[in-house]
Amino acid sequence: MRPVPTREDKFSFGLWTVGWQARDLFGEATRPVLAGVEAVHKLAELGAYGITFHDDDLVPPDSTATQRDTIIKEFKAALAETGLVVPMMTTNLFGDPVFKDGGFTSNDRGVRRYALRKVMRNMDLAAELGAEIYVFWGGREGSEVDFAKDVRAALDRYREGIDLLAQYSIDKGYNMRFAIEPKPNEPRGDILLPSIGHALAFISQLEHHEMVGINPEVGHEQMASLNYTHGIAQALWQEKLFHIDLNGQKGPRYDQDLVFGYGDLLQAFSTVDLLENGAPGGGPTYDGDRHFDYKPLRTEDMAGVWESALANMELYITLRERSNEFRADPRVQEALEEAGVAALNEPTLNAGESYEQLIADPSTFESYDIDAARTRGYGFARIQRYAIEHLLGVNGPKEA
Ligand code: DIG
Ligand code: MN
Ligand code: MN
Repeated sequence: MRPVPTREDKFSFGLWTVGWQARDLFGEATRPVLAGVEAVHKLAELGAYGITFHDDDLVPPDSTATQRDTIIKEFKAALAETGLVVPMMTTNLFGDPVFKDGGFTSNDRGVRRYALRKVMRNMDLAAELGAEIYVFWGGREGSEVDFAKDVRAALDRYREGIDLLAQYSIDKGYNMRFAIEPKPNEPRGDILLPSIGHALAFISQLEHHEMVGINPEVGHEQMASLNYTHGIAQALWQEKLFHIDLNGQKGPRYDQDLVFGYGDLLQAFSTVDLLENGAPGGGPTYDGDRHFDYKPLRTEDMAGVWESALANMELYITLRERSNEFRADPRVQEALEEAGVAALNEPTLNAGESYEQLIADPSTFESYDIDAARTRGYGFARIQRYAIEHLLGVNGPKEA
């Protein structure tokens, strides 16, 4: 039976995704403008839970104050009518030519000050709409010429900007947490904070680091040949997975922003398995909105756009169901046990054991049976075989 998305699944979409007119580096738009109000009604109809957006997605930058007020009023009415929520908002600090050398880290100080004002203005709207996550994707924070960007100074300015905005949020009493979104390159030749690791390290240097986490995107890690599931597992381990951008990517190439799972499907399966069921040996799950940041194929008309929106949600539900079946399969539980997956949770040292006691224990080194350890099998191939069986919904041989 085809999966039917409901509010309880907590699926959300960026307005810039279903609203992408498909203008790209090599060609003009193939689709009409999609008004925010229409996107709200359509996504609600499909079973989505929320909609997210950049300031400029909803209100065209050259709008008058009156036009802006009208657009926001109509958008809020559509949200009220449908019950759709706004779990996250963000700022476009990458489209306008003013940001051609970045926003927070532009060499031009006036641009940096303008960027901060643009963010604060949209944070006010985010608070008004109840968004609890504010994303910072520094798409233009970077360089093409190493000698033209003092990265030390750029990180100082990035930190200065985030610290100021965090203080602004705290002082205004906004119930908002920040999520930094890493990406290795595109549109800049090299983007600052290129991976989950860089972003987590940067966050540790912030004044209000407790309110700053990450919004990792599948394709951005995979563009850098990194394992997305490992990355979000570390973010969960550090309690910093504040939001998530789900999509698909076929390995290291330009940012494809495909439908979720339409790339490395096996890794999409392990991602959903982690998000929904925690690490195999136990651990936290993700409780935020399941947010899709993807681009409907340029070949599609609006009917195709809604098909692709549905595709994201249907595949996520299917993978969640397959993960639940996988975890419940007694053969899988036995194979995980054999492979010592849960045993990894056992501390390496005995309770209260000191390194002196470790040194005094000959079984750890002097009389350690290293040959047995060298030759043993871990049984991971069996686990992978079962995972594929569940992923593809094929019934494995009726072996014990
Ligand atoms: C691109 O992956 C970025 C922008 O679309 C946006 O700023 C952010 C929000 O999820 N993702
Ligand atoms: Mn994204
Ligand atoms: Mn992307």
